[in-house]
Amino acid sequence: MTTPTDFPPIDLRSDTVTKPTPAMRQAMFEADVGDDVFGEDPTIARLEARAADLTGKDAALFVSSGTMANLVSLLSQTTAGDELLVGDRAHIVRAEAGGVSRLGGVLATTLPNDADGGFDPALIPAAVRPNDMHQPRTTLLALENTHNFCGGAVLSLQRTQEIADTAHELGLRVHLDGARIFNAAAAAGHSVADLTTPADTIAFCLSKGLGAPVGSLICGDDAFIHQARRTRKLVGGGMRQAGILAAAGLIALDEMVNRLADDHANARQLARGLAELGFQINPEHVETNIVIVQLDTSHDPAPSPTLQAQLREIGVLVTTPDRTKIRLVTHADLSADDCAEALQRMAAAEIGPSA
Ligand code: TLP
Repeated sequence: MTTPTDFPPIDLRSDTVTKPTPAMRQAMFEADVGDDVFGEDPTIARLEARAADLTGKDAALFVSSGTMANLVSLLSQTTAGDELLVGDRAHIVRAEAGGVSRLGGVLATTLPNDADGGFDPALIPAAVRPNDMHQPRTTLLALENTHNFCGGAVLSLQRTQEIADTAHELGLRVHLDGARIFNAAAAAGHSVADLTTPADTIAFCLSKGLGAPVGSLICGDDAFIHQARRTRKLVGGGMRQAGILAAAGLIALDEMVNRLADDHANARQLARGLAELGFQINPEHVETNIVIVQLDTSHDPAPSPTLQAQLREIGVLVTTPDRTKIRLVTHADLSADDCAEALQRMAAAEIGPSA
């Protein structure tokens, strides 16, 4: 009888679990730092300039997390009582503690997400409120690319452009939650700047597929970044000698982008193996590093906690986006062999869709 301690766990819970590489640790050790609230941290300044350049925007701001990046971005271009249009499966509405409403006083109205993480641009005009004192002001629309809860789906440049154009014609600003925009760019064969051009503001993460320990960036025009710096202070996110973190972020941008395609190939391999084990998953639909499996609910309306526990027993760690799905995420600390091993453990333990 094997126990979980007989073999090291294969951690497919998220790409956030990656540990900093030796090059990141060395760069952190050597980082030139200063007090960034006084604008005196040269390493943060370098990272912000690099992020602005990569996204084709005027300027950028370093923040502690993807959640803070979205929050600061949304609060910086709304006032209390405004309305945000956002997909119903967006991370902003599902996994950020309702921050935009609680802290920003902004009403988030959802539009149904399509499988690619976008939504039908034709829905936008009817969703924008008329200029009427009874109604909130619809001022902002948010997109997400890749789309986490749509299984790492890539929103194409064309769809991004169509949705953003429609929003702009109606006077809305457009924010892009690009936590995994480098995955989207790798999968779509576009530059990050191509994918971010249609949006006014973008947030992206260094601490997911790119493997840095901490940190996200917000990018946009100079006026927005000026306001975002103030909002970051408001929510307690002004950091001092955080160049020590930015140093790892610069290594992430230099050394971790080109390997993202490996994570995508590993996710596809995992999906193929899961399909062979009988799970309902089409490997062709896996575009990046996230695999979401919809489980059979005919015998149990909420099967995912049980399956998650069974997988934990064999040292395969996954998350449950809801009670009917499991999620597996590939990343820099997992090889193709690790993914194959996870599948072998499942086969050996006879874990399948109705296990
Ligand atoms: N997502 C996390 C969990 O919160 C689900 C994960 O493990 O995938 N936008 C998107 C699209 C995200 O996926 C995440 C993190 C964030 C924003 C927030 O980033 P952090 O965790 O740095 O606050």
